[in-house]
Amino acid sequence: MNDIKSGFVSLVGRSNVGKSTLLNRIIGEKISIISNKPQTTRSNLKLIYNSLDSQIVFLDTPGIQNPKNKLGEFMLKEARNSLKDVDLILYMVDVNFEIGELDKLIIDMLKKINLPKLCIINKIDTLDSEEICKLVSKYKDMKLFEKIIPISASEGTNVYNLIDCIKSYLPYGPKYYSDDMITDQTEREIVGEIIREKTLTFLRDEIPHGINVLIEKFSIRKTNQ
Ligand SMILES: Nc1nc2c(ncn2[C@@H]2O[C@H](COP(=O)(O)OP(=O)(O)OP(=O)(O)O)[C@@H](O)[C@H]2O)c(=O)[nH]1
Ligand SMILES: [Mg+2]
Repeated sequence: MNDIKSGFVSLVGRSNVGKSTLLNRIIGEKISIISNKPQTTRSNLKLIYNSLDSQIVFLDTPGIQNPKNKLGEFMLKEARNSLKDVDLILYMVDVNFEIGELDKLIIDMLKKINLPKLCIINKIDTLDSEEICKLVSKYKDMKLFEKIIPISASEGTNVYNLIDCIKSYLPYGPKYYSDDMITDQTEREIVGEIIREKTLTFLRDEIPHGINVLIEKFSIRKTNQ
């Protein structure tokens, strides 16, 4: 008898709400780059959570925004594509953001999709519990989400409850990837992204935000030993 819960889960939301931070925490490795600037994640990445009783294939997606150029159009398309062929959708919001035009656009998009959806309210470390409760009620009133789950991705608060909740919405099924696989990204791609992350942080006055990094040569440095 197959007693493994497995499936594909898309994580969408506006830029900077903490999607990549959460998925790195769940996987326990730095795969997806993080910055305090918007539009850090550019394309859909798979991050794979393995446990004895489950395999959850998460899609980290670019923050949904009004596209200003070709790169923005590509990123929006990626985010929309992530909503196809998944078992569950996670919609993440930041406790500090008002529900704005972009959220309304995403919510309208989600209303048309007949799949279970959970709303994750992130960064609860920055708000008092009374305000968090008000926000939870606001999202409950939309009657769009199966559950509303407040978390802090950077501090890890409530993340294990979130994983349990996700499992409860997944079917029993096969493991789609081997147990030791945590992403679909190659080592070269991860290294390129980490360099891009450092340029966003340390060279923000020198280079444009839309920079891309291409690895031409990749080798293991010889130590003096
Ligand atoms: N205080 C606090 N900050 C957080 C939390 N989670 C993420 N952040 C910060 O929020 C910023 C954005 O985080 P990302 O994980 O890059 O956000 P994202 O949603 O993946 O952003 P895009 O890739 O641009 O769509 C970073 O500065 C994080 O350190 C949290 O739980 N609490
Ligand atoms: Mg991201």
